[in-house]
Amino acid sequence: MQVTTVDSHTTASYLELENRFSAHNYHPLPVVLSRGQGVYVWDVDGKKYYDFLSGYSALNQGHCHPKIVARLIQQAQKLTLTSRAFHNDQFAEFAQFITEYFGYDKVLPMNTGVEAVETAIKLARRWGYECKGIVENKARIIAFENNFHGRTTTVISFSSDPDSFTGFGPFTPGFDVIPYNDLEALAKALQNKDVAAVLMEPIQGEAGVVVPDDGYLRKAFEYCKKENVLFIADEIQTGLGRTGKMLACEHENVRPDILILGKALSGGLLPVSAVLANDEIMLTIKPGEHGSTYGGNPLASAVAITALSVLKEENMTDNAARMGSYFRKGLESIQSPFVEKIRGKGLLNAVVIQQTDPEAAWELCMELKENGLLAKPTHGNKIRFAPPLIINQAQMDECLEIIEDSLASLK
Ligand code: IF1
Repeated sequence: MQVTTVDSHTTASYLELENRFSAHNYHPLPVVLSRGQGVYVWDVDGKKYYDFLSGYSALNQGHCHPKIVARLIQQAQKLTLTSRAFHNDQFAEFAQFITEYFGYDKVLPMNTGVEAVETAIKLARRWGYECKGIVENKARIIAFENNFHGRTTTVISFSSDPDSFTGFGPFTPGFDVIPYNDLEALAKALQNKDVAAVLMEPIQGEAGVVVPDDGYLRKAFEYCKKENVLFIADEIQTGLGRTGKMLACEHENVRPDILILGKALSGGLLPVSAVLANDEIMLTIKPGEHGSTYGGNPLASAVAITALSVLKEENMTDNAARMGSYFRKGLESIQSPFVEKIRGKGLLNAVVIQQTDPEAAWELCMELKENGLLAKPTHGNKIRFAPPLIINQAQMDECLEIIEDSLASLK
């Protein structure tokens, strides 16, 4: 078999290799990165950028955080995987650490975010049958229009985005999709006694950072409690300091019955996700009824403890709150005619670009790239701006300048 090596380490040669040998399931910005450190990444030509996507919020702690990398290397030379057929010391410590960190009885460890979402769905259904007395196979779960919870067949079954579900049927039944940020619709949907749970993003990330009205989260939670329905918060993107609180639910004093975490749980070093719940819910799954080869592996456990620790030690959540409002004020003061709306919380923000030219958002991202800042449009005309939570004011000032200059160059 002919082994093709990269004949020249240029952006074009890497793009050619990827185009030829990888599935075309993404449309990335034409930049090839080879190094990351803190808020910065470098491409193969040595050009330096601010990373304003942060791996879709998996890099809250910044690229290659030295303490997390050091812990990974140390554990990688000791024990990386036992499977759950045997115990390992790191998972036991991680289980205690994360449950005390977030205040839940137990954790069920998985790897990717969507696996944790699937786990939460299975837990909610099992609780519905065993604790709420819903008739077997009749449990309903309420989800919301414009949600994004991952790309497995069950999870896209309740997506409202044709790009996510078209041509992938048949779909998993048992989900009711209602409008987000609409308490009347929720109250109506909760009248069905077969509803086991509500699955919600506290802020809808992929939908373009849609922040619900103040009080919506709290009221939705109260409605669920009144109807004996579990409130599941998908904090895979909004959690771990991103919105200026450790969890976005904290903005409204909501403590979810089931908490789903992922992405920055490992500081962007390897896939680690987790589902947290109290015993009444968690113990409905018995030995041998759910799991995963890598779930709770010692390497992920050690990395996750360190990733969670540095979040607190380095006050990243407070910095996200401060730098987030500084960023939104800075954007407002640019007064660009192309900016229709600015929205977000903490360092999860998005700008809605004037709809006139459908390519405007992409062109702006290409201009930003030329000027040293990486961001990507979401759903056409929205651009998500989400740098690592360690960004400081001087760096933010430079980024605001780059954004202002790039907006000015739009025709
Ligand atoms: C892609 C989006 C963001 C998530 C929430 C679960 C998951 C995600 C709230 C699943 C993952 C990623 C997936 C990635 C791009 C990115 C994304 F654009 F897809 F929607 F961030 F907004 N819940 N989001 O945001 O976690 O299985 O991926 O670990 O699929 O393109 P995962």
